[in-house]
Amino acid sequence: MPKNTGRENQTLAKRLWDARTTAKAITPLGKEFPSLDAAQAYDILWEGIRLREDQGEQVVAYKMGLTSRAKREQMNLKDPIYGVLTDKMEYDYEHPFDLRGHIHPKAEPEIAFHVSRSFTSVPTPEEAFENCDLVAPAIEILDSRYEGFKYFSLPDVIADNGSSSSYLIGEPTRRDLIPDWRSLAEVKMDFLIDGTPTHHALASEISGNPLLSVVALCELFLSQGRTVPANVWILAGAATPAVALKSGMEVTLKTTLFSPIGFHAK
Ligand code: 0L1
Ligand code: MG
Repeated sequence: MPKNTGRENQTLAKRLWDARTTAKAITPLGKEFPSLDAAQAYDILWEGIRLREDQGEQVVAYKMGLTSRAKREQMNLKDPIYGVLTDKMEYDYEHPFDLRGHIHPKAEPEIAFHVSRSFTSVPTPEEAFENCDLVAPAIEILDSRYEGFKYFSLPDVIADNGSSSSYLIGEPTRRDLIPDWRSLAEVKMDFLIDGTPTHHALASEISGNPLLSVVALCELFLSQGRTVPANVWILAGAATPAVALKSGMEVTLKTTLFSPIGFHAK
């Protein structure tokens, strides 16, 4: 396949779109196209976002993925990546989460930052903290569009928008009530399944400090000639391995900084 032509990238984005909307897993793109690299994969990701925008969806958040050692080991992948999240992907956790229409959904505990001023250069951690006005607990629901999803390559995951499916953002805390960005690393995160603590981690598992995921997103964006705009959420990445969802499961994230959040899967 000729590399990086817009037409091919649109075709591959549509293949991932169809896999998602029909809940039918596909062969990882990299198996068919071994030359697929991260640059082309990000182009495919953005083609997929254009398809969503054509349907009226709006980009309202970004995610950093593979930011913890636990996640990288779980997936056998080595570098952090970003994904793009729309308003339609935000899940209203007042209602049960319907597993129908998903392929192999998993949930993972995260922390999210709300950006109040755009980032036009790579910020220091202090500047990143200043540019965010809210910090919140979050849960990401992943649903890779690939068969045998443990064995895909990094470009495959990037093209598939970091396996993103849905996300929940809990009640935020004002950033100016958090005295020092460094203290975010000490937040304790408990991920409970059916009320049983299943994974526990300090938020330092997320990029050393979840705020550093914001800096990493800015670096990735600026290296691609993009800027992170104001009025978006950034999900910083998971603190623990993801948990496979089953019908009837009660998923809760408890932390030492925020009110608990969670959902019931049906
Ligand atoms: O959010 C993430 O850490 C991306 C993980 C991609 C792999 C997966 O599907 O679990
Ligand atoms: Mg995640």
